[in-house]
Amino acid sequence: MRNQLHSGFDFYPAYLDRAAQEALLATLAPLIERAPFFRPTMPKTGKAFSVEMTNLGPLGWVSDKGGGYRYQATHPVTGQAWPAIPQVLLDLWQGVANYPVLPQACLVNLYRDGAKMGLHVDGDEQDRAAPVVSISLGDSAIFRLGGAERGGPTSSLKLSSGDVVVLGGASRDFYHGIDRVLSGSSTLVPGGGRINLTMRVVG
Ligand code: MD3
Ligand code: FE
Repeated sequence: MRNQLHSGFDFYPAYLDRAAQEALLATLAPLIERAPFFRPTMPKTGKAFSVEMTNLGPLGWVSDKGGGYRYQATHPVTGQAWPAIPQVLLDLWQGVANYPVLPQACLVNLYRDGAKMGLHVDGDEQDRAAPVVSISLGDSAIFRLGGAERGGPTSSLKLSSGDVVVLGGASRDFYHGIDRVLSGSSTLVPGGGRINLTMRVVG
């Protein structure tokens, strides 16, 4: 079932069933062992994110005090190339993205207790026509979506394990964030919490 909530914003609740969620997590586990979660820091202030991150694919999104927001080919701690994006994720992209180019980056966000993500626009990708595809795993989260201007009206949507969102069209440039994660709402992720995957064409 596809739910078009805004122009270009497609919500697929329960796109992945429990078995598919478990299989995806099992596919991700050895990749995350090779490219462990790190905690990005804010440009200039160096303040730590509450979300931990890692990446898959030829490029990965990173941020630190000195270098700011950017995509790079290597893990900021290990110095190694990111693991490849698994075929099951590329197949999912091809099933929902409606875009003729494959993603170069899959950002993996880990929300443990109390982690959240403030309202922001994803602006570090040159290809603004390509959608972002998001997959939620584990605890449910309260997602907030605004418009193209900071300070405009927003709405919120609960994202649960297995949900897929395609952010294309105008919504690609909309403000969005994660207000909070509902701790203990899922048993999927070992140790608890939420994992969000976002696949991106960098440009
Ligand atoms: C709306 N992640 O990594 S995914 C991010 O759940 C990010 O971890 C959130 O925002 C998370 O940048 C939200 C859904 C999402 C992703 C990209 C978008 C919504 C978006 C880009 C434009 C508009
Ligand atoms: Fe974002």
